[in-house]
Amino acid sequence: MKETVNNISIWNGLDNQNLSPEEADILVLGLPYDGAASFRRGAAEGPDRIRSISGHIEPTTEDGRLMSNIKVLDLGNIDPAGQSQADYFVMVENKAAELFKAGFPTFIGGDHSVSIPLLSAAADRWGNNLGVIHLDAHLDLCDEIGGNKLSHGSTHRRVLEKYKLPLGHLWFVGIRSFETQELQFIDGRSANIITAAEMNRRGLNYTAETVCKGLSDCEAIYITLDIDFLDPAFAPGTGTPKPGGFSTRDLYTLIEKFASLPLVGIDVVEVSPPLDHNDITSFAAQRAITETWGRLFIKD
Ligand SMILES: [Mn+2]
Repeated sequence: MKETVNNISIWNGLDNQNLSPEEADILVLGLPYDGAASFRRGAAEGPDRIRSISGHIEPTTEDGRLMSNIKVLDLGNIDPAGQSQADYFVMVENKAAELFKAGFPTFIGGDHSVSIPLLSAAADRWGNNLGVIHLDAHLDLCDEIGGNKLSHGSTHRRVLEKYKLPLGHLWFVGIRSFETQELQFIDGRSANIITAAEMNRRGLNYTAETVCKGLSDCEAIYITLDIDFLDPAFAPGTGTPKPGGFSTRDLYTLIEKFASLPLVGIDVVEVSPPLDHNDITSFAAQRAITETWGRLFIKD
């Protein structure tokens, strides 16, 4: 029998460095890149901060399911130091493509631009069968911000352009901020946008059911969670906070509902520890990650 050396300092013993990527259920990869943030940085410190608190949290779901049997392999970070953003994204896309083949990847950003190579790898693999749930205060459909076409506000614009994904396969959930160039882009197109105000009016059940129904033709669903989906009261540590958002309770309820979908991967981005208070935001992100794992891999 293979000796197991679990790393108890992260993911509270779930991480097993003896596993091959193919043997693992879940593959964690940190992307400490925040060079494309338009306002305040610090998201590069997100992956390590979230890991550092994860050692203190029992591997159980919020409804009391033990997660000890989940096989997690944390692959550390891909370091962007000394590389252009474009070169870094090529490395990230190649690695993401490997991980989508091996198991359920869990990517930790980084600013939201890192989802460009992640979604590119997913779109390359699943093509028109891919659906995306974008939980965010912003659409991230800008052509550019400050001249950068790989901005954290351009994520979906680039992926839509490059892969010709149908816009209808993207669901924008929790939106409460629109740039002029985004309004111009969606004008005349039918984008699936559920604003924060509509969610508040119609409720979480309506939101989840609408998204699940809308994605019922997609065989592979990817969730990209920008932590600014949450209200700044629940996630103060992020570069572009937007009031009028959601509670952590709302988020975990949505995760529970989305876990019934054929999920193929998730990213959690825009956690900025230097802007945080008492790690509120990192704790919120850590819980979102482990709750997703529990919902997907520990069935009743
Ligand atoms: Mn975003």
